[in-house]
Amino acid sequence: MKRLLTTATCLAMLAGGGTPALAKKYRGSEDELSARKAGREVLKELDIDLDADGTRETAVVERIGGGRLVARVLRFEGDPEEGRFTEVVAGTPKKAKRVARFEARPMVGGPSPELVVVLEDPSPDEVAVSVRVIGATDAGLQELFADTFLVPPKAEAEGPEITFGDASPHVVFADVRGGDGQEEVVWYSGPQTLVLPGKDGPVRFVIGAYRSVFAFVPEKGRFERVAQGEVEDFAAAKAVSEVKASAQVPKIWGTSQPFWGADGDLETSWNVPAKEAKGQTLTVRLKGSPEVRMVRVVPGCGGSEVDWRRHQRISKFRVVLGSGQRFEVDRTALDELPAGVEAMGEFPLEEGFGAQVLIALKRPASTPWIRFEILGLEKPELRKGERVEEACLSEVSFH
Ligand SMILES: [Ca+2]
Ligand SMILES: [Ca+2]
Repeated sequence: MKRLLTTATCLAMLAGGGTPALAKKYRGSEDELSARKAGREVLKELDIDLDADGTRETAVVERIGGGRLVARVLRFEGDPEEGRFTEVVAGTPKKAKRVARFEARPMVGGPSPELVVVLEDPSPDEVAVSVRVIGATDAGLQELFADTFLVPPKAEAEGPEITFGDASPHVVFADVRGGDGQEEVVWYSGPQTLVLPGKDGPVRFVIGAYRSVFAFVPEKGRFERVAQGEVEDFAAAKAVSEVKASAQVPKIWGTSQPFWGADGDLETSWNVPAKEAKGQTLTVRLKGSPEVRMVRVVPGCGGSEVDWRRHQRISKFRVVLGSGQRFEVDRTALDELPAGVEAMGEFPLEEGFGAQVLIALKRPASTPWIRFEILGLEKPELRKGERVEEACLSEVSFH
């Protein structure tokens, strides 16, 4: 298991143009050599030019006393025979049992990559995940990030769960800020879930994940937290390319447009005359042919409580997908799950009034278009003197 470093071979050749016969093997600093008897050992090694000076450094993870692991960057100095490895920088040591990741990654956009180390310390109660990033700054190689995150034991699954993405506690290195190609350290801490009534009880949907984001601040030469507990939406609405309607009121630009029924804005809606609403359709063409797993319908004027009350709401509708799937939803009988629907529920809008219907398909549909058809209306709650004879669809979206 224990592997002696081969770096010295390369470095010796670079430094003196010698042959492998002259190779020196890194066996640890003098301190380490004496400490080895106490159980210190090299677990990982990587030769990489971390400071863009044209010479590769030797990055290692070593086990030191107290069950701790430490990432270090060493430089071979002196001639191949007499020279020795000296420490350039060391990460913060941490009690850990294994090295989960150890790699060079171009994270912050400099001329050289950063060294990324992820250590794990599992225990019966939790797993401690320690992340270290070492890289070049104006002041030389430094530890740019050091933090430890806790993974709680996995909870017992409560019924079926359908996931739109990986919300399990884990670390990711990715550009999630600014789209500038610079990577952040992203810690996913757990799922954002939606529970809908299914045929045999509640079905949990993992529609997002909570995460903390740490971004590199060049002036400070380190990563700093820029977000905590923000949600990454795994079930974002699919992009719409075109919306057509069989009717609308009134047919004047700027008052009610078909695409307002699928523009992601509750304040806008597709309106049709209430008297002839039944059978009218809104056809939404999606960009490409994305996989659709969930349909959300806001079956009224969701812009305000007054608008919701005064307009006719859609009580029954049909959804036809270009993939061939189709189903009807009767909002007065939501517990009757249509064929092809896994789970379905109705909730108030985030603002507290109105309604939104969430419908999860049994199997994802890859579809270029979806048609929404009005089958029935719910009477408005008009007060004296009020007269609005329009039916409204604030939003239909596909996830
Ligand atoms: Ca270097
Ligand atoms: Ca809208």
